[in-house]
This record gives sequence, structure tokens and C-alpha cells, in this order.
Amino acid sequence: MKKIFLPVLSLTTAFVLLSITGCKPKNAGDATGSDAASRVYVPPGKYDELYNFVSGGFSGQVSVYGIPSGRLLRVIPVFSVDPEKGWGYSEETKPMLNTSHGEVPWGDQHHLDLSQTNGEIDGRWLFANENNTPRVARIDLKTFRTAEIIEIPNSAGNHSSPFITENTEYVVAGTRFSVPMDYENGDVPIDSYKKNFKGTISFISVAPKDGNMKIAFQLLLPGMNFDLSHSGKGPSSGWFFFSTYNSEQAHTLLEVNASKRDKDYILAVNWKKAEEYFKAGKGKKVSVKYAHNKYSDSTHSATSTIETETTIIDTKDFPDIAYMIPCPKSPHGCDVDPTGQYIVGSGKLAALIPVFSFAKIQQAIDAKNFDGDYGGIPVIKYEAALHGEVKKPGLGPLHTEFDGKGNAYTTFFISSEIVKWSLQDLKVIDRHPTYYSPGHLCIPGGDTKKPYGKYLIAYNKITKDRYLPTGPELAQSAQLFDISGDKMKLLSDYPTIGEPHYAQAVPAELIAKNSTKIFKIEENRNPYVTMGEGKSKVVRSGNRVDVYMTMIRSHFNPDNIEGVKLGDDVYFHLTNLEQDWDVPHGFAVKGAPTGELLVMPGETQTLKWTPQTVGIYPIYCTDFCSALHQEMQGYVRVSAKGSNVPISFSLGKNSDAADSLLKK
Ligand code: K7E
Ligand code: CUA
Repeated sequence: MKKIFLPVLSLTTAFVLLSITGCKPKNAGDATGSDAASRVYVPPGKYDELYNFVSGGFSGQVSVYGIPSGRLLRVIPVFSVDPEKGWGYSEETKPMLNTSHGEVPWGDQHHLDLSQTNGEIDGRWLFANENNTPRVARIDLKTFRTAEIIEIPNSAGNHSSPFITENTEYVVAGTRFSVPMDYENGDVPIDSYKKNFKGTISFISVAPKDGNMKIAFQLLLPGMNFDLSHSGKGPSSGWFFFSTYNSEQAHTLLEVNASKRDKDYILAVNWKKAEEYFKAGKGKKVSVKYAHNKYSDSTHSATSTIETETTIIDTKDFPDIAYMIPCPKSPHGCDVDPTGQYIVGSGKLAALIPVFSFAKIQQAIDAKNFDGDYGGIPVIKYEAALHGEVKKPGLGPLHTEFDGKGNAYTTFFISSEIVKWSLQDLKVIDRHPTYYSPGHLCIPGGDTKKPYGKYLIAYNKITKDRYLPTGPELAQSAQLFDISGDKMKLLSDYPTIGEPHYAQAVPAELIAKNSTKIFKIEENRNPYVTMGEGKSKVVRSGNRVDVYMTMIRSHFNPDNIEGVKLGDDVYFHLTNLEQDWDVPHGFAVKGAPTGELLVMPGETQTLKWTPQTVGIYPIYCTDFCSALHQEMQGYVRVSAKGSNVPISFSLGKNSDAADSLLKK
């Protein structure tokens, strides 16, 4: 045991040391070409060429950059509350963060996948995963808002997610941690991992018209860690590939105990077959609990439903769904080339990159060229599935994207570089240092049938000396490369939000032309909408006070409210009556712990407030909306509990005293 243990430990220790210190490339100064400035310069008033959607990691959000400028265009709140947009603060958006564990206001967002039709980006939706409390979100690219969030039961650490099939039939979500299933007793000793811990891969169906998500079925798999995935395309259509690690089934000190074996596995899943079994009713229905949250642009509000059932298909009972392919040393990235013929596994501790051939995998399956099984799943012989190996490419390969011209680009965390290699002969063509230690990379359309090529963006984990110091923490750094020529050219660096993992990019015209500019007020179906200033009112029922208030440049209606008493719950329902692009109004009331609102043209949003003391409470608009924005304000009077001040509300009824002052 010790003989195996020691070399593994030292390799792991070396990895850990390198990963802490990083490898600083020698020419770490500026390596940009002479025309770099003009290549990234987008003149004032001009649009960028591409949208770049970037995961936020521990921020829980998604950010949107323009490429090639690297300008931050938007942060889309998804899994974390967002005080900039009121996400998770307004009554209408709170249900979006509901889970079977209650409200979870901060998530961990790693991967993104744009919806596809025939293997090409169609610009409709962006899917995002949450690792910690397993969830998948669908973002509507008309509004750049999160439209739907579905929780994944029987899962923990939803990491190999959300990857989609060629026609967005399914969003696939594999669990990182294996755990006891939700429908079984989870109160078991941790060291009963081998017996009680299982993995799952969930297939979430996506309705072709409106994108509605539904967990169709879950594949039950042996206990191990599922890391990343990508769907097949073209010839490998109907298949899905997952990298896995910890085939050692360790439950402690994984950096050593899950690095013992020479190879882990790429899991190949024939999802068409699994779907057949599911449709034939072969799955087992189990009872679980998970939240399904939807936001409606018609009611401008979210609903959260707790679902109670899912269908499990146990892969060991269906021998033609899943196959294991040995893959060296704890694979991370699992990437399929644009032709759908090649599957690239990137072993974090491997000194080579194995490239598997889909055709050979099929031949091996037909010929039953297996090497036993893993937890009941046939293991295909390594050589039988292998197209070839990229030799000595670099240290610590993580992720690979493709340019559609037969080239692959892999990030190397430890040797801190991007390496370009040829899919055909597996020869290294070019390498370029990154600053420093890249994780994911993105080529626009780089995981589709039709990469756009031209640019590559590296998302670096370590920033160190690249920007002005900002205390102990520096923003993670993105680096833009020109990949149109034979050699990669570094164009620019720019800081990012949170910790970017995967990212997607798409030519701007695909999305820009469909962008929502306003919500039509006549189509507003929020139950608390105020359809015009004449409809404003304040209504008491018991200790609940509903304020139906409008906003238009530059006043609230009403702006004087009396009759609120201690012990009341006040609901301000704000309707923005504007019908112009980019004219939101804000709303804030002193002392409201639920924060503020930002209301888009034609939209209604609600802020709940429970005043704590008697007095006068100013309200005001928080978004500079007009020359008289600073005049957009008002007052709410709060009286004692037993007070007999009646509910009253008004706008423009100035007191005699003030009027007489004006006349002087
Ligand atoms: Cu950062 Cu995709 Cu979570 Cu690799 S993962 S870096
Ligand atoms: Cu409305 Cu400022």
C-alpha cells in the first residue's frame, strides 16, 4: 500500500504547491501584438461584435461582457439576491430563490450553456447551474432575466451541469458528490460510502416553445464524483459524455485518496436509449421534494411549487445505457469536438491528453471489448476507445474548446498556458502563456457544431500583479486572444465578477435584435397593477395595508400617505407607467430592511415594509430618471397602534401654509 501511496502523495503535493504558487511564465510582461489596441477598441456609441456570458462562481450570478472590448454590459441575478436589481428583495422575485431547504439567497454558479437548434446556438435561452443547493436556471435572452429555476433532488454539488443536447431536448445535470438518495434513509455512517452513496445524472426536458423545464428522469449510478460533461453531436448525437473522478470511492482526504488509481473514467451515456426506457415506463417512481420556480413577464411575478416525485432509471439494470471509458488521472474537462467524432478528457494530474473516438467506442461496444465492469457498468478497454494521445502538452490540463478548423485549445492550470493542438494528428501547434493559471476558456460557439472562432477568452484563477492592488483580494482576470491566425495573439486583460468558470459567447445580432425594451403596460397582469394615475389607492384590510402607487417622471402617486399604524404590514405595489426604453424608477422607504425596488417601464413590483416606530417616513426614487429626479419623493405617516388616524392618500394637495408662502 505504502509503495503506491508515496509517489501519489508527492505528485499531489507538487500539484497543490504549484497550484498555490502558480507558475509564472518567463515573459510575463506584455505579450500583446502591435495592433492589439485597435483590435479591442470599440469606438464610443458603437456596439461590440459579440455577447460573452460569463459564470460568476461564488457570486452566484452571471455577467455579460461585450467582446472584443471587454466592457461589462450587465450582471444577471440568478442564484443570489442582487441589491442592484431588487432580485430576491421584491415580493415578486422572492419565490425564485425558494428551495426545498427554504430560501437560499446565495449560490455558487459554475457553468453556462446557450440553447441550440441543430447543434448551433439559437439565441433563445441561457442555462446556468448552481452547485451548492443543486439547481438549474433558464435565463430568457429577450429580457436578460432568470425565467425559471428548478431544484435537482438526489444530488449534491450539481457540477456537471447544465449541459444541453443538440436541439435543447434536455438539460443534463450530474451530481458532483455521491450521497444517499433523498428517498432513502440518509442517516448512515459516512464510511458506508461504498454501500450507501450513489450518483445521479438528471435529464431535464425543455419545452421547445416556451422553454419550460421538467425533470424527466434520473439515471442512478455507482458512487463516485461526476465532474463535467458535454453532449454528442453529428455522429455521436444521442450520446452524452461525463468526466468522473474518485473511482476509488474515497470519502476523506480526496486529494490523496482519490488520486491513487492510474485512471478514472469518462462515462458515455446513450441518452436516447435511456429515454426509450423512460417512455416505456421502465423507470421507478420515487418520492422526493424539490422546488420549481417560474417567473412570468405577464404577471411580473414568480411562483414556487414544491414537486414530489421523480423517476429513477438504475443503470445497472439496463446494460445498454452506460459505458465507462478509462481516462488518465482525475479527468476534469470533458469536451466534444464540432464534428462529434472526438471526445477529449483532461486529466488534472495527467501528462498527456487522451482523445477518444466515438466510432471506436461504438465498435468496442459492438464487439464487447470490455475490461470487466464498474458498479455494473461495462468498462471499455482504454486502447479500444482511444483515437490517440496528445503527448507532453503541458501540466494540469483542465478544459478544451474548438475553433471549427480542426484545432483544439486546452488550458493548463499548472504550467499556466493555452496550448493549441490538431485534432487530426494530435500535434501541438502553438502555446501561449496566460496570467495566471487558467481554468475554463471560451471560444464563441466553441462547444457547438459551428464555432465562430476568431477569439478565445481565458478565465484565469490567479491575478497577482496584473492590476492595481485592491487589498488582499484581486478580481479574477479574463484574457482575450485573437485566434484567427496560426499563432495565438494576446489582445487584452480585463477584470471579472466573482470567479468565472465556464462561459459562452455568441455573435451580437443573434440576441440584440430580439431584446425587450419595455413591458407593455396594457399587458401587465400583476394582481396589484395600477393602470394609470387615477387608479392609485391605499387599502386597509386588518393589519395589512396595500399601497397601489404609480411612478412617472417625476412623481409618485400618491406621495402623501397617512393612517399606517404600528403593527401593520405595508405592501407598496409600485407600477412604473413609463413606456420608454431605459426609464426605470426606484423606490426606497426609510428603515425598510427588505431594501429597495427598481421597477422597469410597464412593470409592477412590491416592497413589503413593517414599520418599527411612530413617525414620518420619507420615500424617494433611487434611479436618476429626469432633471427633477431629486423631487420624486413623498412621505408616509406612521401612527401609534391604537391611533384613530384614518387611511388617507393624496398627490399635489399642498397645505395652506405652503401655498401662502408661495404667494408672497
Ligand atoms: Cu471551475 Cu468547470 Cu467548476 Cu473547471 S470548473 S475551472
Ligand atoms: Cu424616478 Cu428618479
